[in-house]
Amino acid sequence: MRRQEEEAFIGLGSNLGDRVANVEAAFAAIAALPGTRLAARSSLYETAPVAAAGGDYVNAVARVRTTLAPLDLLHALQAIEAGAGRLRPYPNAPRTLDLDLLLYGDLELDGAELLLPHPRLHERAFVLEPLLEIAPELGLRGEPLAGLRARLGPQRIAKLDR
Ligand code: PH2
Ligand code: MG
Ligand code: MG
Repeated sequence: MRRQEEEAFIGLGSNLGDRVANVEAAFAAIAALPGTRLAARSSLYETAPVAAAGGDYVNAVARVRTTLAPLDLLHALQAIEAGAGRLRPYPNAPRTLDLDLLLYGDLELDGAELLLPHPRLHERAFVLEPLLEIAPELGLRGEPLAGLRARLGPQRIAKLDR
């Protein structure tokens, strides 16, 4: 059965290798997923690692419309990560590419593989800032994103001008 198109948001991150090229290639790979259109993409941001080892990240957010079911979308994102040479030697290790499913419509999910909305979305400037850029109308459990962003402590983040 063909599903209805749903709106989803994906966080992109890289802090290993050619970070900008990794994120750009990931946008293209996301746009090429079956049943999926890239509706908007944020700017690229350079961000200090949060609770993670390694150098600064390049982060961004994609807004898609997709007929893929949530777990199918997750698995497709994991395949893109693997294709970018992603290794997982230890938790939060530096990575060529990290793709996190942040939101899938209004879905709230508490599964073994997938939690929605992403459980740490509200505490990460490297997610909230690009998300606010392309979806300022969004709220999370009744709270506007801008309010969540304003409550965060300092986290270094700068838009890359390219
Ligand atoms: N991802 C993490 C942990 N810390 N910090 C930044 N700045 N950007 C990330 O994408 C990131 C992080 C776990 O996935
Ligand atoms: Mg992540
Ligand atoms: Mg991840």
